[in-house]
Amino acid sequence: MSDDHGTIESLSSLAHDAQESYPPPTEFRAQANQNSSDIYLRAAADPEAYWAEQAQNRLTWQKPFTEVLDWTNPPFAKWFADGELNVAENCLDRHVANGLGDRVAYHFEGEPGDTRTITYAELTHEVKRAANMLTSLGVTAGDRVAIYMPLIPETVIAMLAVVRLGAAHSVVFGGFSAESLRSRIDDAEAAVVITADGGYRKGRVSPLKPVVDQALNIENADGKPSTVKHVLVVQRGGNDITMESGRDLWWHEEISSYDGEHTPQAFPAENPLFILYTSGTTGRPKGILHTSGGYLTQAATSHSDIFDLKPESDVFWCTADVGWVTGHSYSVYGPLANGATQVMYEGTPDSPDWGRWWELVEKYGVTIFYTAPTAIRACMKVGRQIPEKYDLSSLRLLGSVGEPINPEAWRWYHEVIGSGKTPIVDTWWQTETGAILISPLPGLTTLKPGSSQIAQPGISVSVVDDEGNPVQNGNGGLLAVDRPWPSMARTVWGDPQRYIDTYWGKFGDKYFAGDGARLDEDGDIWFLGRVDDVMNVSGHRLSTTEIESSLVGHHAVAEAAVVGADDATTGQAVVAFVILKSQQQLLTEDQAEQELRAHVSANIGAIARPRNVYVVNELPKTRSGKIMRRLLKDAAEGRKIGDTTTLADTMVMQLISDRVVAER
Ligand code: 6R9
Repeated sequence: MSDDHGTIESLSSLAHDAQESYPPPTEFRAQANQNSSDIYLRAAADPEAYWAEQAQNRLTWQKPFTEVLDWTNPPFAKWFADGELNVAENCLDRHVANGLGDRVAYHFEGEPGDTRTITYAELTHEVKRAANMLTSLGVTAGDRVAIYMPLIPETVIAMLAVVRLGAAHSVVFGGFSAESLRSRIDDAEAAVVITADGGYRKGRVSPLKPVVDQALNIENADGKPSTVKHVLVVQRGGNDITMESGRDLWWHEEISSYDGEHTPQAFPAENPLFILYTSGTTGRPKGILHTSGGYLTQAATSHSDIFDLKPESDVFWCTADVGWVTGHSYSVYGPLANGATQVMYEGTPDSPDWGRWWELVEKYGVTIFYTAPTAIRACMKVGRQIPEKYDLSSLRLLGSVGEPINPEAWRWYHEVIGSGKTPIVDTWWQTETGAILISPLPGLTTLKPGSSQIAQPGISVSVVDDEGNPVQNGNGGLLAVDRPWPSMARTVWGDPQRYIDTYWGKFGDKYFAGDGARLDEDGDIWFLGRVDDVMNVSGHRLSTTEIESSLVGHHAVAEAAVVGADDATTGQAVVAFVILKSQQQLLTEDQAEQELRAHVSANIGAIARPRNVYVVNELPKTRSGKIMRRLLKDAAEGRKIGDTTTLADTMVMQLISDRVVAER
């Protein structure tokens, strides 16, 4: 299976092999939200009119917009700029006002088995109280609030309370380290951090508040204290924590003095909604900024069309943590704007055993299920006998996101989870795109396992060569987005030049996504993986440079090179090659490996922990001193080493690959 990933060669053969196709089942098509291909033509004829219609029909505007797209200062787009809305009102109050207050917004299931059912009326009430609480702590429009939480209802309540006030949240995944958290707090200059004492993960409590304390105590290079005035702490794990008086407050104590009256104020469509940090090609994570009206329009549209949502009868479950963009757009904003009923599950799929997800599908009658290929492969590995113990017949549609889904995993997902009948939408998008841009529409598209296939209505993409010229069908190249779209990133927080350079520098007038892609003979799109130094581990983006900097930051390490190597379960795995400082040669290689894996984990977060750390004497470098990671990737993947002629010392690679083979 590992051959199915990453390289242009392996993927093109995969595209040729894909003879099989799955037309939409007749019954599905008949009831689908989108079942006429006219939608593509209509949207392509006038994309701005199409998006304006979506914005008007799907959202409630306190002040209607008259302008659709302002592209006078590319690449800084403005959508619906003179319109005003409140995002939280769109996700909550208006559903209650429409008589849907009793509809379940979330069926919450904690990892230890505790449950809560939260209706739209209850969620609205709690968000209003939380908004009042935040106001009393001084949070106002334009501020930033960091959220470092497990996946529990208060996380969503906190997000919506922040945006209800016109402030922006920055959710930091609860698996990130104190240092990563601090650098994100500093970059966004967050005034408040919302956290929990701890959350449940794999059968035990994983502490969060102690990490916040550590983060806020870090002595910065510039010696400045953090911008944080208050830390609000939700009680969840029951673990021992310390509270700093004046700064730290228990959520449940504070909120008890606030009632549920709160009028949602209107904010301009371009008001910042959230910042979400993502790995780039350099060490420093980028704060991707999304704004309100355009983002919500496209999150809602894509959620309704691609997942064929019937809000009155469907139970939607996106398994992503809200620390990632998928959790933002498809566990919070899209579904809530559409009035959907969802499942929210705090823990991991294997707690207490690998039946947990399927038990929840059965228990809540989940109809639409959205997850990542890495999870599907992990389930494949434990075997079909586990999901087969459960009644999964409520499922009518499946989705995939995060990395290319290899056809083998697609077929297993379709057969074992979808009982051979549910369509699968393979959705391509990024933190920067805000919403899904490329995916089948389940009532219209004849599916090809392994391909994301086609741009959404109102979106125009192309596969281009290095100069930006579109390639013909049957060829590979780079994925570009041709025209601005409503949920596109507006900038990199605090660094507009980086936004220009990273995404618009390459082609000028087109958005450069950083993904390789191939058009098959029918013009369907097959993704080939990243073309930059970004790895994709279990669907999460990690930067090789960031991990290298972390390794070199360890006192024993002189030099480090990191590559993403194919991995049968996680898609890619982090593999590090390090040269130890000479006085450190006393460490055994095993000790060094263990210590460095733990170091990266503590430094960045457990998701960045290398699968392997190889201690080597030299790294392969060109004569100009550039490390040739391509060759290290060959070694890490057990392939024949590629062209070494540009290396300063051609023997180096032989020694390294012997070293890797010895350990296999
Ligand atoms: C939503 C999300 C974005 C990168 C993206 C690409 C990869 C995501 C994919 C996919 C192939 C799919 N990616 N979905 N590759 N097929 N269906 O994952 O956002 O964390 O920013 O990652 O993930 O390489 O560029 P993000």
